[in-house]
Amino acid sequence: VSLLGELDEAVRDGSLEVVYQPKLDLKTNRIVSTEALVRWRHPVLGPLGPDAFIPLAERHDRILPLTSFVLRRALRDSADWRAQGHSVSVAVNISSLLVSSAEFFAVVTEIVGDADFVRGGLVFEVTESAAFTDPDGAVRALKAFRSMGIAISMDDYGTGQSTLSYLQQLPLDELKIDRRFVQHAHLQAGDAVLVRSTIDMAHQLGLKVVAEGVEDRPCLDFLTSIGCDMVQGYLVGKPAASAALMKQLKTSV
Ligand code: G
Ligand code: G
Ligand code: NA
Ligand code: MN
Repeated sequence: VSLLGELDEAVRDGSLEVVYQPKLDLKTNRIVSTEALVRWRHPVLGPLGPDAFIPLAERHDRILPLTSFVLRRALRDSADWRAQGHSVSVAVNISSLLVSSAEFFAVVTEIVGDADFVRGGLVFEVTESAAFTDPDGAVRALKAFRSMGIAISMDDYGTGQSTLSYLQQLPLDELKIDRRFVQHAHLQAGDAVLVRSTIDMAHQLGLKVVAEGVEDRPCLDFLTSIGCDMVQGYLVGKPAASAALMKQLKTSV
């Protein structure tokens, strides 16, 4: 059996896992959102991260069923958190191949009708390459998603191309600064300049800013001091199963 065949089976029988990494709001010191990250516990190869199978799924036209699975699971898990009194949104990574696809749009339309969906409770994390492949289609699709009550986040900011023009064109709510700029921002003047000016620019465009890859307290303190809105990283929490995240939500009052 090929890895692709096994992946098909894993998507069908739901044996892929979805783990969640918290985003902490620096003003309220509360977890306000989480990012859904897919994992595959392969029977022979062991635990596989997305890098080991997302590109495969993208190449062989399996990214739509995989993303549909992650979306449904993420909405169900976040409905559980809500039922326990935690109003925390969930972010799902959307491949650039899907953003302006009609099939994906149909899936999203269906999901938005589900009982587990609430406006403001779902975020799509997209990358600049979505706009790169089909700029007009991406703008149209993202506008439609927003009108359904889905927030749009620009992921891995700073690592792509032509970032400034896309920031103006795309309908966005949030910008995530890539961890390579964040991790040493409190130690390196060069990174500090980039992070600080990105936050200022994003705020002037009306966007919230998430700094990714925050691993220590001095980094978090620096980001707080320059007006960053949210942080994500090992300091706040590693990606964890829904039940473990729920525990963290209960204790992090
Ligand atoms: O946490 P981690 O190393 O596993 O994530 C690696 C990358 O995989 C991240 O860039 C993340 O955006 C991506 N990723 C995780 N889950 C999904 C998913 O469900 N769909 C897509 N397209 N990418 C994902
Ligand atoms: O979507 P994105 O490409 O940003 O995926 C996030 C990736 O970063 C995942 O692989 C996740 O496991 C990883 N990650 C999350 N927090 C941290 C962190 O604090 N430090 C490091 N080194 N990696 C992190
Ligand atoms: Na992401
Ligand atoms: Mn990212």
